[in-house]
Amino acid sequence: MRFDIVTIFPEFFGVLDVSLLGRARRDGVLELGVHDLREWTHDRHRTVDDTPYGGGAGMVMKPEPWGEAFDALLGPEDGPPSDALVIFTTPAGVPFTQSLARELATESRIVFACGRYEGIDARVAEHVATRARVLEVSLGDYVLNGGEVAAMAMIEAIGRLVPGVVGNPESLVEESHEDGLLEHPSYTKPRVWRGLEVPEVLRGGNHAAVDAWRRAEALERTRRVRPDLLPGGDSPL
Ligand code: 6GU
Repeated sequence: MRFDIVTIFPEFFGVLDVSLLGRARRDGVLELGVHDLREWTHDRHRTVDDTPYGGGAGMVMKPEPWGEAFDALLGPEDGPPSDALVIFTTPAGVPFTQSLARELATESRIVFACGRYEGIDARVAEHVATRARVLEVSLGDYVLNGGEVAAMAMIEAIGRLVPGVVGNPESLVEESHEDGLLEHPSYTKPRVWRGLEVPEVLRGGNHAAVDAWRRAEALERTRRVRPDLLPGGDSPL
């Protein structure tokens, strides 16, 4: 699977050299291309933003550099459609969830367009949609200064679901959100630490009892912290 990222802060993405995704890249399971939007500007100040039509605070990202970036990454505007999926990161997008991550992990190529300021001129997504599939995606209901951190979180969540990235695929199915519940608590040695003991049932070797305990803990935790995840559940706030 290949990710391309267009951003005015390419240095943000250095963290993708380390840890699990870094190894997957060295193994050739994941490919990553990070592109500086300013490479597609032509003025002395490498300008990427301008004031909004209609007035208001903040700046809007100009369409021209984005147009050239997509010509370079997807092929010329009058060429054949691209098989890449293009994701515009924006707090006004559809929410990013584990189930969306699972769907996106089946793509062969995703291009992330990281917006800054008050967003990208709306014609850019409209134009890209004539030759590629486009999604506008939000990391959650809060505001970041730009889409870089959001894109990074999405790449990590998607990338680890790509076969061959996580060593033991079994570890993927037992996590929070994979079965619609929060995960049960976990413990390791020593049996007693600072006066706190590991629950007895986990030490008995009765696998059915362990499974039942974990399921009950997961349900209890979900009901307490995230009742909105349960059928008919209300928000905790
Ligand atoms: Cl994708 N971008 C920005 N700027 N803020 C966000 C977001 C994205 N998702 C949540 N907040």
